[in-house]
Amino acid sequence: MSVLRKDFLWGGATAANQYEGAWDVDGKGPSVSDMCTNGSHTTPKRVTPTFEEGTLYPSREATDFYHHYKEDIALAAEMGFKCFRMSINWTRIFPTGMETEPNEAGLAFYDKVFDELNKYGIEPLVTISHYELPYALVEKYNGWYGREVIDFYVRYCEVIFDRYQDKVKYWLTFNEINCGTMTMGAVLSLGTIKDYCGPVTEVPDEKQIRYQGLHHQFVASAKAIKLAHEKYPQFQMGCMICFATKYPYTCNPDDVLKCQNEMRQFNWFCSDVQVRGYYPSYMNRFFEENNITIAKEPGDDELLKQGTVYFYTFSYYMTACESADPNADAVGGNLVGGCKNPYLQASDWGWQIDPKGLRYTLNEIYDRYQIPLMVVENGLGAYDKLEEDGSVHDSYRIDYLRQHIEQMEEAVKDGVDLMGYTPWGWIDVVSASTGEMAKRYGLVYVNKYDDGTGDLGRRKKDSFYWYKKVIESNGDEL
Ligand code: BGP
Repeated sequence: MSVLRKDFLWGGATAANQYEGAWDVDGKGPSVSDMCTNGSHTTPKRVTPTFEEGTLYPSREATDFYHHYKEDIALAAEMGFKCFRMSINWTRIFPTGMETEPNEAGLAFYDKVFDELNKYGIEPLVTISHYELPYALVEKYNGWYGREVIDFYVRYCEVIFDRYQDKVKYWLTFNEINCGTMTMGAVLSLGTIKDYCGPVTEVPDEKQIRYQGLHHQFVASAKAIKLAHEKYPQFQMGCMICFATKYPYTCNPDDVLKCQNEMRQFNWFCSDVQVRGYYPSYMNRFFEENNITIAKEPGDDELLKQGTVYFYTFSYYMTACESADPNADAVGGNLVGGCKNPYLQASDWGWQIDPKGLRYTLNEIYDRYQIPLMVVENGLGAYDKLEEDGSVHDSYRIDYLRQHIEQMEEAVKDGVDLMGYTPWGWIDVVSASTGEMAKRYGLVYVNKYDDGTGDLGRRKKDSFYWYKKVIESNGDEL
């Protein structure tokens, strides 16, 4: 007997900037992601304010959901998806972010997508902003650093809420909002890179600017949630956190304290604001020690209280350790690394694989907030081999997913209220951190390669057939 809810939201996750392509079609404007070049595990991708002839910008075509949505949704339906996580590309609706009237062709595209999902009884889960800030807002306001961007975001929400009120119930205000606590977040999520040109790994660490930008995102998120609450009571509004669990490397109290601090700064801070409705007191010391002053307007604190989320979602890929010893062995990870855990293996990109860490993490989050949780990203980025007969034997991916689902079920037995599971990049998409195609997560393979070639054909991997059974049995047959 399945331990999961009967209405468990099984599905898969994507984001427009990595999946949709058609970057300048039907009136769409450029987003920050459209200005990023490709890269690799060893060579960072770059952001360029102007188009460089002969350079590849992988988001621009991506894996072309725009022209394949019917085929892709049919594949999702064949696996039995109950839920389809996607994002709306802000610049398809407001090409510069600043228009007063939305772009009808952009709105019409998502009508078609939602209708197609509805045809199969699949519930959309929509991320309102997933690394798709209009580039024009970077040029004019230094991205989210400009308080003006709050109003542009709210206008965008008003339009999509009104238009899709009968088609979409589950919304996430920002993807991995805590990305803004990291230097890399200046590119991906805050767009505080006015005039910057260069590798995403060398963006200056401007904490004052980033934390001010984050404050604006908190206010924008709260305003959107308040609006939903007042006008669309049927909506379920959630936050989305990149959760990179840390363990103390040893029981040395210095390691333990360092770990606690990292957990707060990266994993807890943003959701403490979005779930509880106020800044946690531990941030005061951090702000003081880093000379950060958050400019708030009257009413901001009130808004944060009024605009708290109804459910908590997160991405989970890896864990790392924290050590007070500066010579400890470093390891990479999703946005943040840490030091190596001798008990864990890592993926080809150095992300440490830790299924039991997911059980631990779900319990920690649920203990803290006591609201429904959903794992909206998880998966293994790996090199896949497409066989001549069109098959892909990805037993390593099946193992990864199976072990994580097992631990998710353990967490449910522990008492966690879990709504659903949408593994990342259920169909191959461009990698967010490196801009590669070679780093694949999909259960469906897409013929698209790092040099930009490929006919975009879709092929079912072994994991496709496996996941179909998992869904059919509500997680019993793993
Ligand atoms: C998360 C993002 C996704 C996705 C995923 C995998 O941070 O929300 O957009 O890309 O990570 O990361 P990557 O593509 O870098 O392997």
